[in-house]
Amino acid sequence: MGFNIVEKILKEHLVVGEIKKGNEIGIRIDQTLTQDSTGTMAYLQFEALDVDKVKTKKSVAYIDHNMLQTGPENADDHKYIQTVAKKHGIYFSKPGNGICHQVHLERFGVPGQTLLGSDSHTPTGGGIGMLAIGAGGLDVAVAMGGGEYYIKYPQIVKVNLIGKLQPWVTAKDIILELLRCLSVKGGVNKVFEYVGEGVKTLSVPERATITNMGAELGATTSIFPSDEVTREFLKAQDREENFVELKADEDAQYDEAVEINLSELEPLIACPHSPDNVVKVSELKGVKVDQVTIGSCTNSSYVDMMKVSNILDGKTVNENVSLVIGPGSKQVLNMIAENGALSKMIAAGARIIESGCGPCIGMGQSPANNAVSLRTINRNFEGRCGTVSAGVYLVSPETAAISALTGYITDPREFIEAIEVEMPKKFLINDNLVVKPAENSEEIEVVRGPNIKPFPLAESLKDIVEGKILIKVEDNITTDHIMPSNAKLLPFRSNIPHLSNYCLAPCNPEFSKRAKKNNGGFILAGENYGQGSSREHAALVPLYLGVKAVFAKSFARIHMANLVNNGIIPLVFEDCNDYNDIDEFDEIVINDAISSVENGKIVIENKTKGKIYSMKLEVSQRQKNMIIKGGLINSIKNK
Ligand code: MIC
Ligand code: SF4
Repeated sequence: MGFNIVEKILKEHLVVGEIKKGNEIGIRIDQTLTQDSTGTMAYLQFEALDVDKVKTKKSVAYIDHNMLQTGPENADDHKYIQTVAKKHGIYFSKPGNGICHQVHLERFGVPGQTLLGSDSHTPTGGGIGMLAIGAGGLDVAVAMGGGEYYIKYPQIVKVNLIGKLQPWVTAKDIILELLRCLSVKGGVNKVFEYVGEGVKTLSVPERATITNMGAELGATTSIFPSDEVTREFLKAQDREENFVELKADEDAQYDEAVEINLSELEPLIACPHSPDNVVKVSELKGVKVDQVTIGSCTNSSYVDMMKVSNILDGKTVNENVSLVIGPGSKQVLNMIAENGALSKMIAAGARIIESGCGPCIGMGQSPANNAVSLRTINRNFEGRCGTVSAGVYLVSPETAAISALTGYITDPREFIEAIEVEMPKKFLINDNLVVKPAENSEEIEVVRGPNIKPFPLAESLKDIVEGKILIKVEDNITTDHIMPSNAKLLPFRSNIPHLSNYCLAPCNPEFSKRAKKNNGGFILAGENYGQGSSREHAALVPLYLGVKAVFAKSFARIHMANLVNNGIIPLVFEDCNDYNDIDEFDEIVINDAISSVENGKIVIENKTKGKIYSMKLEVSQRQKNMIIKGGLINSIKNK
């Protein structure tokens, strides 16, 4: 029996465990990436591991999220990351060089290798044939130190692309279609492998748009083959030597299969406030638009920007629309500056911002109250743009640019004939914003700003765990709810005490006070708790507030791992109806916690209601031990 691409890479990187569905396996990590908003914490944790030099083939630290610099905090963190990187063998991508995923694809990604990143959109690397996975900062720190990364051996889904995209229909519409069909929970513990005749019609950046937003399916990752299109891309990036061919064997098997006929797709749009709330653009025709932002790690490649520039050429942005454009990397910005495309955008009235995450994570450009904001980003969770009352819609750059001109949501097919932009035969190569690690690390002093506060460490598990239900929340709570990020809070990513005042505030502003008053307690949640961002702060902050366990109908993958890594017990209801029975402030007790964690079956007692509920602990033996010892750092230290 032949193998698919995912199996081939996993087999080659297997270090611990046995290849069997549902088993936990440990894999070797070839490359890591961090960005600044999760990076400060990841490097503090890396330092706590006492490893001199990273053990990976390549590790890169990017600065792309916290770039507003409204006070000294961001710049202080940048200095910390730059110096800690230089000392420990990590490449440093300076602010201005671009968004981590875009730059990594251009300059560092290698087909067939594994990449672990402290950002949920790390699967962007799947566009170039990497097995690229998003994780919490601590897991990335351990991988930098040479430790294996653990995943549940995934279900592998074959996505068969047939046909060819019609004019004005884009890669973004392919992934929106998958989200429409499968939902934000549809990919949990799955890897999506793209096959079929449609694959060769998509460029590497288009493939990366798709694998990037595979994160919104909750998938472990997504991957494309590495073929002649990949070779051409690497050649144009002057790194053809990194090319290796990767394809599934003829008789490869998959656990599930989905088929998308590209020829039948239409321009799609995800409505507020979830990326799977997808309809056809034509159904929303005529909705008035206030803001359009084009950029982010999903859609900010050279070709995306060239298409937008061609659409805007000689025209003027509608008087009621604010159009914001952020090219994804210095390479892209420099190329469109040289060829005049940038000038056309400026002439049309676009507001050009520096290459970084910017509006995608609410770092500036928050829209007006009740505004309609059309964005090419990947997430439209409520309030993420910085304006709670605004409605964010997710679209392709083409739909975005055309709607910016008309002032209404517009199906791009109504526009003039389609615009073709060729992939460049040669990209502009200039890595002068990438700082190399030091040869002699003893000479490097790590600079720490006053905003860096120690991070909390869990304690080993007690035999009786008790407390109140501090909050009851519904399904699909995101890590943006648990630990909000915006221009005011993002500068404090290395200051857990400060962040703790805002934990779960979008659900209930009283949560933090309640937790502090009651000396911690429990969180009660619905399905898919912790979807979205990989931010470990969504576990570190509850840990700081004394949260001991989360009771949920189900968890998102990265957040569940982050909870365990920080000694918080993620428990799933045997019978989801029990959720309805429990209320805020109910007194809960877990007796015999240690032995219950060991055997994975836990009974919780609701003293207020006089009832008991059966819970499951759906984690590996390694993770059970970790919970008992008080998290990953404690269990490594114990070793
Ligand atoms: C995001 O898109 O939500 C972020 C900001 O990139 C996060 C990381 C973070 O919270 O810092 C992610 O996707 O993991
Ligand atoms: Fe940055 Fe947005 Fe991409 Fe996250 S999703 S890495 S905030 S551009």
